[in-house]
Amino acid sequence: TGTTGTEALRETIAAELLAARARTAALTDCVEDADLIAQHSPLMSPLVWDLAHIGNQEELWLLRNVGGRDPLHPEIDPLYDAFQHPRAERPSLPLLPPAEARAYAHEVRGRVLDLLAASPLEGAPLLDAGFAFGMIAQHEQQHDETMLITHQLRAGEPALAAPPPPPAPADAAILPPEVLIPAGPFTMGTDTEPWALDNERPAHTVDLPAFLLDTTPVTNAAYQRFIADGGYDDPRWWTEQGWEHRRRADLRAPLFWQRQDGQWLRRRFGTVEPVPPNEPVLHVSWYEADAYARWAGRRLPTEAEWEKAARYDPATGRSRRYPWGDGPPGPEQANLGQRHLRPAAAGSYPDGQSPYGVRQLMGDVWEWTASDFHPYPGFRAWPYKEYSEVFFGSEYKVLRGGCFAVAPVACRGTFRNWDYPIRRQIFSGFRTARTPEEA
Ligand code: AVJ
Ligand code: FE
Repeated sequence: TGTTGTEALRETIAAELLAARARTAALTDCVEDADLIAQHSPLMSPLVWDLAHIGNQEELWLLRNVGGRDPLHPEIDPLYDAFQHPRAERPSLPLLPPAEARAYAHEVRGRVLDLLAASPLEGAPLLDAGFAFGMIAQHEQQHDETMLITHQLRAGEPALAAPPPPPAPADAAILPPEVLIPAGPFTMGTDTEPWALDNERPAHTVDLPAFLLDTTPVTNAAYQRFIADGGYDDPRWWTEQGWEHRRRADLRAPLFWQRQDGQWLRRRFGTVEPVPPNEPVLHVSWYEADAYARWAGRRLPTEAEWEKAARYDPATGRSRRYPWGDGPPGPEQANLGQRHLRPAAAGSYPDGQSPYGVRQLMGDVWEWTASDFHPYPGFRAWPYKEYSEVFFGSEYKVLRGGCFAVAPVACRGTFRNWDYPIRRQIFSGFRTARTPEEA
């Protein structure tokens, strides 16, 4: 890396840190202090916890680990350690009040920008390609998504606004429902993506049989047919654990849906509106996605199938960063970055489709896959075990592709998210797959 390269990288990092902070501010300045301190759901932290946790992680990784500085306020560290206190417990902790949490995050950021200006961006694993800075920009954006989930769970008047996504293109209505991905090997995961997190590494070859994948995520209209056909009342479509959960939690429709005068309505960031038929279904658990797929005579794609559909370029045999190639996601390619507060209609973003013609793999809704969250062969926990390693196992299902609430910096074709199969306050949807009969 020459001097110009390092300067350009410093500017990229500063811009990503600034973008993340602008979003954090927008998500926390739009409500009263009482709403920042309150717990809007036992599933979530108070917003003011996320705010100071963002600053605390930034201090830990950048000022202390990279910069070798002494802790600013060591006594607050345990409060913001996600592993010491489960979310439900966080409102009863002596958290920094909103003004102090903001001031702390601001103080850390000022020192981080000074550190960035003076840091070489090579010569140590945490520094190479600005990794630790990139990790922290992603971390803040991940918590911004978490805070957006809290906003969705919050009762009361709307606090957020955004324009609707562009309408679906004319060809959305005539797309083939599924596309064939021919059999063959592809490269899954990465060794070269500079800010990829540990669970995305290393690159390895996976040989897959042919499969058929939905061209778009499953829509609300299709999901309503599953409901109307008694899908929630028929144990045939559910796994044993899924059926048990469906009964215990009395699931009847996606989270935030309600039935009124024979019509499905949904609550979205404080407003109630008719469920839009052409939009990808949102706020379903893995159990519901899996039951829908079985009802439709199909299945969820595996994580490897999803990644091959999203990254493999049959013209070159190479796996790329995104479905459309290696260039960064722009507003023409994907509904990312909270530009909108909802998914775009199924069939949107033709410029973001994969070589095989699969649409909306990136953005719109997180897509549940059939796969449990396991390490890739050769996985090495880095830089900390608590990012991924402690979550590996069959308790968690993998989600892929990001959603409208995910920032471009925190998403790519290799990015892996995970959650419990019962979770549905997250911005989760899915698409289905099947194995061709002749295979
Ligand atoms: C990757 C989204 C599952 O929010 O629990 C944030 C990201 N890790 N702080 C989460 C994360 C540490 C993580 N997910
Ligand atoms: Fe965190």
